[in-house]
Amino acid sequence: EGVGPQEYTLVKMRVLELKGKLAELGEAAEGGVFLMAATLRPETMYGQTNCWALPEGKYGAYKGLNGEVYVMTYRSALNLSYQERTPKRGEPECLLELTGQDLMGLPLTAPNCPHERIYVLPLLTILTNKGTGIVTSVPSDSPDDYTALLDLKKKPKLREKYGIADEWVMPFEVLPIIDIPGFGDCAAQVVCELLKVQSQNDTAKLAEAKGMVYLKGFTDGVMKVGPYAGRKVSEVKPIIKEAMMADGHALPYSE
Ligand code: A2H
Repeated sequence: EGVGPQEYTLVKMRVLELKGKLAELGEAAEGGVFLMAATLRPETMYGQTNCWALPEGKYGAYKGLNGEVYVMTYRSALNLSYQERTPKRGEPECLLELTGQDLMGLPLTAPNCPHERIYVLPLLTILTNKGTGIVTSVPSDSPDDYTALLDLKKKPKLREKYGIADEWVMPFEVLPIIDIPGFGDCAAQVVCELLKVQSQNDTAKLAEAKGMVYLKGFTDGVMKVGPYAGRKVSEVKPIIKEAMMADGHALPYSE
């Protein structure tokens, strides 16, 4: 952990159908319900294949701005309320308590995501004392995301345990979005295969894989898709982030 505050982008992923427990929101959901994913790499949304939540995690549906509803942890909703992004400073208003399991399989649309509809899937390594507890999934550029998606594809028992339907997982392939010299355009996959990462719980190898791709992706990576294809990640990241915020698809958040 660094000494200064960590600045995240909260990507608003809209719930397309209020299934299961979320249906209890009723009229409160009329302004739109959003899973608020915390990312350090907003420019990677072009490679989004799903969204992650922790099945055992505690979440809530909180009142946001403009009648919107934000799904995140209590801790992050409290932080956000002090950053003038909710109606009442210091008092997050919880409309519905949720577990991560209640979120599994919800269909979502996400900004800049090439798929019209993606799904919430389980990531067992999510920490609830960091970010919002909701995470974007970009298996091309994040070894954690690549390995967790592969776990779900390979293990029918794992899908069964969390009630995950095949069609929420199987059609979603790694999308090449950033070219990293030396690693190619599916860097996380290449490095996980090279190091023979076994599963999302293979902590030591995943740490090594992340060390190899994260910094290089940001400093040497070149975008392959979107309006800034051909330009360096480090140059266009702030531009893409600002555009998402200007369009109402993302919020700044720090902790
Ligand atoms: B990043 P830091 Cl493509 N628990 O987004 C576990 N991981 C979490 C989390 C939580 N509560 N909240 C956020 N994260 C992930 C994209 C990405 C990310 C790419 C490449 C690198 C990368 C796609 N997932 O992060 O410990 C999120 O994954 C590099 C570290 O606060 C978030 O950004 O520094 C990152 O970890 C935040 O990690």
